[in-house]
Amino acid sequence: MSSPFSNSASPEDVLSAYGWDEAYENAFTAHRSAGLSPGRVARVDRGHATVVTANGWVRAVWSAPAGSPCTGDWAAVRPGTRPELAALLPRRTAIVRSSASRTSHSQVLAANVDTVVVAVSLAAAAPAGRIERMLALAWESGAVPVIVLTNADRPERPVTVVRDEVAALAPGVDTLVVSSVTGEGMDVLAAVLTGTIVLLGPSGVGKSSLGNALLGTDLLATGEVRARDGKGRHTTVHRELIRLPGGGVLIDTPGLRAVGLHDSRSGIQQVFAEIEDLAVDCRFSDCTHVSEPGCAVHAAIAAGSLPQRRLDSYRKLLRESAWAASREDARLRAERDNQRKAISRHLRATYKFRDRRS
Ligand SMILES: Nc1nc2c(ncn2[C@@H]2O[C@H](COP(=O)(O)OP(=O)(O)O)[C@@H](O)[C@H]2O)c(=O)[nH]1
Ligand SMILES: [Mg+2]
Ligand SMILES: [Zn+2]
Repeated sequence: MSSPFSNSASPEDVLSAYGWDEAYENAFTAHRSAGLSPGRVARVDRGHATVVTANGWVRAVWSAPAGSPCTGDWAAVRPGTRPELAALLPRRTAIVRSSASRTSHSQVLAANVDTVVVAVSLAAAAPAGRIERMLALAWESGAVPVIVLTNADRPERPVTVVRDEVAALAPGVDTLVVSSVTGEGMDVLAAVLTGTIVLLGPSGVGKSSLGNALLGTDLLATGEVRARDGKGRHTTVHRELIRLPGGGVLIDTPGLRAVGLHDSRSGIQQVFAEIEDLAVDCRFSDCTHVSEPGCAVHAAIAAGSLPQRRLDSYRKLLRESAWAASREDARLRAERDNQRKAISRHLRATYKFRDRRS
């Protein structure tokens, strides 16, 4: 495959530009001894993965024992005419959503992400619940979220008002204001973004424009074309994993638009940190903040310091998360049952055979 690397870069430089570091190298020791080399997965198609290695891009196959690779994974690649992913390194972080299909599998959208940009457009109304949901997903992944308010050059309402509203949804999260058109705020954003970055947000909020502003080129297709057919106008092969000129790697996968929460309890607790703090003072340690006496959360609502909407959203997301978790449990139970049935079928057949012989 083509080599996107400049001639001057050493193979080690190439890997570190894609996020390889000493800790990964240490985790890789046994694989090195086995003659495997590290590579980072850019995209996964049916049956093969596109992987960047120190020697360039390769298409690799894998079999079930190696696990299910996803964009951002570091893998041990067995070189050869038909390269193979022999193993995946343990993921530092993983963005997981509940699968869009009716099956109860969760789906890893991206691995080893350091910063999740939660993109919110100032040009249109952004429902608070959607922002809270994206934040929960980001926190749950283990990465650090940053809220980026886009379209600062054409705000629907005063920027400072929206910024304060959004900041109130996100305790402990930086909120930046940018415009991909005027360049406002882009230098601050570029300085804040480190490591591997994903852009999260619904279609049309300006994720690709933001990516292009960070890249300094129009690599990513923006606007209606992309939204309609899911493809870019530009046929860039590896836009799932893009090196940024200022350092860092941008992951741009189509799946990161609408997100159903998978089991995300701790992520939700981080988004609603102020409710968790209040709950410490509820009379009952297992208070559900519905109608219990001595509920500190309700006291805060009555006092006007906590919006009712915020509590409703918190409980809604917790319900969704618990539902996803129970579906996942049910699936695992069903798998175990099937296994047991298969085993007892096997045993029955064995005993029948034995009984017949005796
Ligand atoms: N005026 C203005 N338009 C923007 C900005 N960011 C994105 N757009 C426009 O908004 C539309 C959607 O942007 P795009 O980057 O494709 O959004 P995506 O679907 O989230 O990737 C495009 O027509 C962009 O040109 C911005 O900061 N200012
Ligand atoms: Mg886009
Ligand atoms: Zn309570």
